[in-house]
Amino acid sequence: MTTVPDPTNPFSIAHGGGAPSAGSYGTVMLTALVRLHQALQEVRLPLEVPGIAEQRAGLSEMVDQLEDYVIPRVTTLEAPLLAVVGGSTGAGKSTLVNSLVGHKVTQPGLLRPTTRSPVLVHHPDDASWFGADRLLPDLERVDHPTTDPAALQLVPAESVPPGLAILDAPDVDSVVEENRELAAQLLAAGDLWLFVTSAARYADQVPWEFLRQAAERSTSVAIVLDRTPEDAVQTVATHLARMLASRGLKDSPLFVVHEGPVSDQELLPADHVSEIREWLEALAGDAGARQQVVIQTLDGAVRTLTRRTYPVADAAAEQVAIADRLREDAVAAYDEGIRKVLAGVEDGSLLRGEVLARWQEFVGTGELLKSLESRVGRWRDRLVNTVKGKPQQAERVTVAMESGLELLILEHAEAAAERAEASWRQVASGQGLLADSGAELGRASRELRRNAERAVREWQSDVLTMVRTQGQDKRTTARFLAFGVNGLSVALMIVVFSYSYGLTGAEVGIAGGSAVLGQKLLEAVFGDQAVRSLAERARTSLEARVKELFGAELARYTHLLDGLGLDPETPEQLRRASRRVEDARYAGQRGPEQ
Ligand SMILES: Nc1nc2c(ncn2[C@@H]2O[C@H](COP(=O)(O)OP(=O)(O)O)[C@@H](O)[C@H]2O)c(=O)[nH]1
Ligand SMILES: [Mg+2]
Repeated sequence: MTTVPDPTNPFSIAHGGGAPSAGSYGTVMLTALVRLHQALQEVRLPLEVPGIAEQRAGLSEMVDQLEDYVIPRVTTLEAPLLAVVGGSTGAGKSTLVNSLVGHKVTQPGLLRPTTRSPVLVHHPDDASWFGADRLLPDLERVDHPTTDPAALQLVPAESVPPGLAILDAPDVDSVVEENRELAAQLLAAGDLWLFVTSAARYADQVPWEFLRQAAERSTSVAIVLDRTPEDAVQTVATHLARMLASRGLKDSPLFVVHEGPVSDQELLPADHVSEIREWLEALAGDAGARQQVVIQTLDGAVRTLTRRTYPVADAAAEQVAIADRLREDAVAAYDEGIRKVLAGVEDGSLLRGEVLARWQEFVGTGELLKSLESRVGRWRDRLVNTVKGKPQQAERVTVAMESGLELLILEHAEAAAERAEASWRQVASGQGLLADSGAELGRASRELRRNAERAVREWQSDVLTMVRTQGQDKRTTARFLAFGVNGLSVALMIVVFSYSYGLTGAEVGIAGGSAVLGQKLLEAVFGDQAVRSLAERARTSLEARVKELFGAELARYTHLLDGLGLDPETPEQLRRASRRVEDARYAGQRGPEQ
């Protein structure tokens, strides 16, 4: 049983809105397709999310098909029709190609797997169409058989009718992945599939997956039932025809090639392939029918590409959203770190241990404090005199503060790194980034200690400058000089360390009392108003330095995200590019503009 294909109407047209028309495939379409290609090429899907491997593979398939087939095809609609012979292992593809051409142009083989570059046979007059600047541009053109699967062997043959070329593709179900991928790539570049199966193979799953896609994409397909013993033809052909019909391929011609003796030249008897040969020749000779086949496949490919662009846009949008979330998580972890450092600075907890001891050594307590509490004004000079002239003690307070502050910073930077890492570990995308970074992001950076030391010193020098500048006021000069810039700076830092209660004077514990003492000292020299403003500025300056330190720590995370090259505009660009192609399709289907 064979459907008798009519070469003037090789496939009846179905699918997807209006009838595909060559009118859609002019310069407007070409521009739209080039834009779509560019938009797809710019898509980055670096973050691991469920299903992303398929998305990436799909995306690269789409880009490839635009480069390999769609764009070159639209550029030269008049180029010869390319029939790609595909199908399962050992179905008889190469033998069929040789038999159609009439001599051996491609190597059939019993041994599997075979890795040979694909062979494209064309009429000598058509050679110019198959140069590397057109179809399948990434395959290097060669004129001899090679084992390089990245090469395409071109074979001119007089027996191939002008206007038609035949490509012998690798097995779609090859055990070698590279061969399978190449087979898929070549089929995606064909105007017509000559899909070869055999009595032994026709129920296999892999070829049917290809045929399912062909039906979905309206690819022009002719089926060849090859290597079929005489007595099985009836049963197998009937069954196969039913399978084709139920899978949307009832309009595809079905040819039967009987199992026959192969000659020394590895050719089948000529009459075994005469039906296919005549059909192909008729197709080649009829420009209208040829174009119909081309347009059907091309339009199906374009329609499928526009449709598949939307899920790519969604995937790209998801990538942007995930990157944003990862960024927010890392920022939140470090913001919390900054908050905790500042709270630790201001809540008086630094005024313990070494700092407190050194400070008390510097200013003394007890008597002095009591005096201050009663009559500040009268004791000012005495106070100043008491603490005057102990510069090395002021220096010791400074050193103690330095290490206290550094410790506080290191502790919270460690905790922030841990929190940021833990939040990223919760999702596969974050895990992937952490692994790729090759750094220990769950710990504070190696440079932090040094950076923190420098930041604290710089802050202390800021404070010194503030105090010195304030001291230039004439009214304060005498007292200022008496007390010394170092001592006053230390006092100001003490005030900052007790900021959240020091200025209110609400609590007077030992530490609080010491803080109050620092404040009274400063007030004695500069006056209340000036002290309030100095303390505020010193605190702000410390905050800025802590933020900068933590910002550098956080940057280890955000750099990873910045490096992904995700663009929030991508999804919309894709959707726009897809719509533009759809518009070009529909515009052409309405017929030529009046
Ligand atoms: N006897 C016989 N052998 C065939 C026929 N078609 C293919 N073969 C043999 O089957 C093996 C595989 O054929 P080949 O054309 O390489 O299949 P391909 O893998 O689909 O390209 C080769 O050894 C061929 O000689 C046929 O119709 N009759
Ligand atoms: Mg073969």
